[in-house]
Amino acid sequence: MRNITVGAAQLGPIQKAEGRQNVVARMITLLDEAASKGADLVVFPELALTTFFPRWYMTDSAEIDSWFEKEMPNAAVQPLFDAARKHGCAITFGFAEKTPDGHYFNTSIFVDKEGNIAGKYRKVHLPGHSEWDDNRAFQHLEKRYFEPGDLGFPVYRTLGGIFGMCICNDRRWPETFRVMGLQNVEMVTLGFNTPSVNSEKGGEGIEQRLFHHRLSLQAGAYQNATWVVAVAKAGSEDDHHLMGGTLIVDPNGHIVGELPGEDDGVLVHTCDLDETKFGKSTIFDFARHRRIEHYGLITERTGAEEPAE
Ligand code: CDT
Repeated sequence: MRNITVGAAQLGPIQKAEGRQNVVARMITLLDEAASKGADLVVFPELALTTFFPRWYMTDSAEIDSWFEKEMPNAAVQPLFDAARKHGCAITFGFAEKTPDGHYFNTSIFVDKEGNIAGKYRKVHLPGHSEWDDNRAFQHLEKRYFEPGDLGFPVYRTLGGIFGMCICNDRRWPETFRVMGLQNVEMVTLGFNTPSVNSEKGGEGIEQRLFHHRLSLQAGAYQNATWVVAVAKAGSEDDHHLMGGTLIVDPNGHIVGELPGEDDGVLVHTCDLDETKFGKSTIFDFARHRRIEHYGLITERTGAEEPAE
């Protein structure tokens, strides 16, 4: 057995006016609770330090920059790093990153038990649009504020296993999980901010959204024989509602725990990384069964095309 006790630390809503220091204090409260229950790793959501600001249309570069972290850790976040190291607990969380050379990413980092940044991921699949869109009930401007991630889907050895990250919309794409599966990933962690209704007017509602969320995560876990830990920012941010659905999926695709509600809270579960071995050595033994000579279109073609007449 290679047991990892994971705390999936859901954040309730963060209002636009709430400062990072306050949010970090909330995160430390969740970290303390998870650590008191034996957590080795605590997973926080996408853009954990602020409200989901891509819903707001902005043109002023100073205003836009105010939502981004220029260094990590910084003074506001250092208390979280200190608390995690004191507990001997690894953490992962998402934030908006502005690089020293002026690039903007939707990023997650993995901080190991010693407080070192052991992994970094920049969101590849950016949903939404880049300009104001009258046809939407609300705006989702990730394509305006972020560049597509430039790091691929790396995995990293830590906590005695192989870990990888993705962020929110990435979970809907099988390629995300497969690229990490091909690196023998044993646990994928991710955070999400998912509006409970679609921004396109007349779009789907919360039940359908939760269904697609679970479906994507369960399929990704099963088809790649990996644990998946998915953590929400939930509830109503300045009258914009985000669904909950913080959950943990085992390598057979079963949901082993789901946090009810839309407030701050922690779901703690012990995951045996050796449970990934059966799937990886049988039905999803990629080396024996994949037929890459038939998969060329996956990387040659982006959008779907009609077959030739
Ligand atoms: N944050 C994020 O990626 N949210 C998307 C919403 C898509 S609707 C434009 C998601 O896939 O959950």
